[in-house]
Amino acid sequence: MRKKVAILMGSDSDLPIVKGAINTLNDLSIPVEVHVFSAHRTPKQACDFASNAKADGFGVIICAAGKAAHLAGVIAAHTTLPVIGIPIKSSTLDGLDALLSTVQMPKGIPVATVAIDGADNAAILAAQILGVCDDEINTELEAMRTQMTEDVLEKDRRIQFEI
Ligand code: RP5
Repeated sequence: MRKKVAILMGSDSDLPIVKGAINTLNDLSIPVEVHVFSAHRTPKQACDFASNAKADGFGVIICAAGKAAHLAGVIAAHTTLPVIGIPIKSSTLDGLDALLSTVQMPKGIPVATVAIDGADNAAILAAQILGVCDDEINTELEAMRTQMTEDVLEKDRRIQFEI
């Protein structure tokens, strides 16, 4: 059975960005479960989820959080599943606070951190991880790349007429 991807976010205010990851995973027919769990406001629920995630059929966990964004790091501390962090631009510091809080993990507990608000790439990276053992996902990813190339080449053709 296909492994699920968990998407956790520190607040429902992160949902507008997180939707990008949900949509991309839906497009790839990868089962997704979405939760609001905070490293600070619901630490027990977040840790319990991470501790049980492998047994519950998840293959990757994506964590989105802003400000002092400790969610991805705390989740990574409670599981050996790969954890992908999305730093959310939610504060007066333009997301740099969340980026540094997410990316600067100590040796031994990695978090694969994407760009600030980089939800689509988080989903694609999660799919690539699952695609290592799932040829169908890999085929979908290759089709996505081919489409991307065609889109850019079409833009190049169009710009030849416009300029
Ligand atoms: C973080 O604080 C959340 O991930 C969110 O990005 C930010 C603001 O949360 P709210 O005050 O909107 O709930 O923990």
